[in-house]
Amino acid sequence: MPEDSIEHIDFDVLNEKAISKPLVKNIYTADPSAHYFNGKIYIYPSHDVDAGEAFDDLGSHFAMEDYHVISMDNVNSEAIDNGVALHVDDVAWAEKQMWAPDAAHKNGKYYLYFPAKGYDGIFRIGVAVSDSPTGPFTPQPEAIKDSFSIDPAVFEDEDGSYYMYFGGIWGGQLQRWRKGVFNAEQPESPTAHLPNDDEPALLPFVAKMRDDLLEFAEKPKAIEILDKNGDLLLEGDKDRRFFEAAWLHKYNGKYYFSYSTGDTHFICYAIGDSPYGPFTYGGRILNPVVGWTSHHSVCEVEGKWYLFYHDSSLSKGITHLRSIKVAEIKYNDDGSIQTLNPYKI
Ligand code: FUB
Repeated sequence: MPEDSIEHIDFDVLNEKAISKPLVKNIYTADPSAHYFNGKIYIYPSHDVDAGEAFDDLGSHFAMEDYHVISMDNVNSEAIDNGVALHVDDVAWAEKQMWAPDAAHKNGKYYLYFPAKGYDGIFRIGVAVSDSPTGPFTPQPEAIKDSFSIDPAVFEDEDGSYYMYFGGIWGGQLQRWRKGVFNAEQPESPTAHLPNDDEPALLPFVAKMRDDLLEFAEKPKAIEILDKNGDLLLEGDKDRRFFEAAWLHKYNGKYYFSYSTGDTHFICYAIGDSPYGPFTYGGRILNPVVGWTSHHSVCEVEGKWYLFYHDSSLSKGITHLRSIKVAEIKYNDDGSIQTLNPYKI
């Protein structure tokens, strides 16, 4: 939701109308990646803080330093903050901006994937390992080779393969990698190096993970998001094109790739037959929330499907102080997802 409309919001009224409440109120949390591990819900969010950085379109005000894992016995139970799971000071390669993370579980080990800016100012994706889903996590000494940009989401397929989806434009730097190497020109511009509006939009990336889940097993590949005619979505199609916040889930044998449209504030999805895509645009999962960013995950818990998302209602609209929430989603018989309005009209 644009900043200039926030000053007109009566937050008491808005919070009455919200379809769900913040899951935790002792800290600000965002970008919830939820998983159902061993009969419990574990949410891997960003931990929002006000570090005093000025707002800009590169997201410098998102100056997060650590991660806390939130756990729940079920969707209606109390959400528990399990304390610091990983701090940027313990990650040798990372300087700042611990943005949206995700996690995976394999053979009794838990893997926390996170983007952060290195000392060279470039976002890469790292991994840290723990014997517990709530950490503490021990980081690898270097970022994942060939990783770049932000917002990792790791999907475990039914055959035991794991895939990482990632990427984000503007402050997430995806547009700086169009030629395969980082383009450092015009460092203050979030939109330099983007395609023109009549050209195909930038695409997110996917890479299969190695068996040890610590590195990619292959070079990342771009994943195509198509319209119903089979054409790539265009950069000017701001209500549908990929911006950031990738997620992948499987429903009824189909792969659902979902993402945020960033500056138009929707969470959308596209459907495919392979974890590599192509994915055909399907519609919106979530209409705009209070706050600039929208980010989500989709998780099945005991036969029902839930959208974990965030808004800035608890902070009364402060963009970088967000709160994670959960709401049930429903599928239509044709596989489409019913769009959620985050506030009752
Ligand atoms: O939380 C920082 C950034 O904001 C995330 O990485 C983006 O997806 C957006 O939610």
